[in-house]
Amino acid sequence: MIDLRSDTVTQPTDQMREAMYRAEVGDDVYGEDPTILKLEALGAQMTGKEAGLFVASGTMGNQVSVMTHTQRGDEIICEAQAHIFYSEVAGLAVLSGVQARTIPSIRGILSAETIEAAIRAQDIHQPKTTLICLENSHNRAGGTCYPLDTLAEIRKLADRRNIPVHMDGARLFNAALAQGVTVDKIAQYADTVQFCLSKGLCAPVGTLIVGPTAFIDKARRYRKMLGGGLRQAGILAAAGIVALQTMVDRLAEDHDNAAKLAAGIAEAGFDIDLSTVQTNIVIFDVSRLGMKAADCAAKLKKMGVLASVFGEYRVRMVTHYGITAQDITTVRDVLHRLLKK
Ligand code: TLP
Repeated sequence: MIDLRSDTVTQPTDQMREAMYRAEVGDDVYGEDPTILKLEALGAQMTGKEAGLFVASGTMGNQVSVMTHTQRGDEIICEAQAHIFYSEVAGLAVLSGVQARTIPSIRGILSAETIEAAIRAQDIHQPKTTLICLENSHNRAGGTCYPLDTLAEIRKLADRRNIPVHMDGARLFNAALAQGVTVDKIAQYADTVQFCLSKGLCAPVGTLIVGPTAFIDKARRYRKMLGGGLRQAGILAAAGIVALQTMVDRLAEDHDNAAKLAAGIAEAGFDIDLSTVQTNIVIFDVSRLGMKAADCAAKLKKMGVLASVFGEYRVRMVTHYGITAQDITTVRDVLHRLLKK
């Protein structure tokens, strides 16, 4: 099977397994796990932030961040298909007691103007807007990235209106590669960022939240509340360190494969907006071919290719460490054959 469902299916590398085996560990709830401390410091340093916090998953990273930034009854702004709103089991409502003001967008990217228009007035009837959430790269929009000048404008707005910015950077390193910058150049525009070690970077588990020390101290309490105070978690952090040290540059291969895959999809006759294919995610529409996404995915599965259903007519394929250039050629052939049937 060629598994293009997600970059979450990546297997840890041999070097990660070796580092996990040898990891020096302690009780992280006491702040005594040296490997966790090393990973948190490394993540903070790479993103240009004061401190970092290791959490179990991207979802936990986002939800703990929102809990830390907001009060019950607040409103937060995010894009209409943002993972934090769309795919986190209503955690915003349940865990933070906030409501989301969602803004539809073109290709997942919000502008400072549309965000400003959604900020609530000071009015006894209205909730307070206390957080702006940006997803970079944007998953459901096809892995699209925020241009740096858009981020700079949003930052200016956030400062002017005194509202913090949280970035869901589950695939921050993919965004940075696509923009030709290091991650700190993106992270500088957000107060807090969460980025996943367990997607394209191949660690088996883990996400880092990075931001100001006072924020991270408060977030640590919410992580504990959610049952995320892990003990000898250095076993996991060891793989995360290897991920940050050895797996960042190779993401270029995934982006190349995604571009080749997208070209093949367009060539085969599927509807695809090639301008969205900026990183390792490829989303295409099968409606023109009289198919539903679920049928398409089922047929592909029979032909040895796994893809995700991302809407009634939308199929998603994600390239990653387990996918070779040869696999992409095979998938292109499979798509051609599928349409000839
Ligand atoms: N995304 C998963 C699924 O949940 C859709 C995937 O396969 O892409 N933010 C973004 C932008 C994400 O794409 C994801 C995971 C998360 C947060 C949550 O990360 P995890 O799965 O570690 O909780």
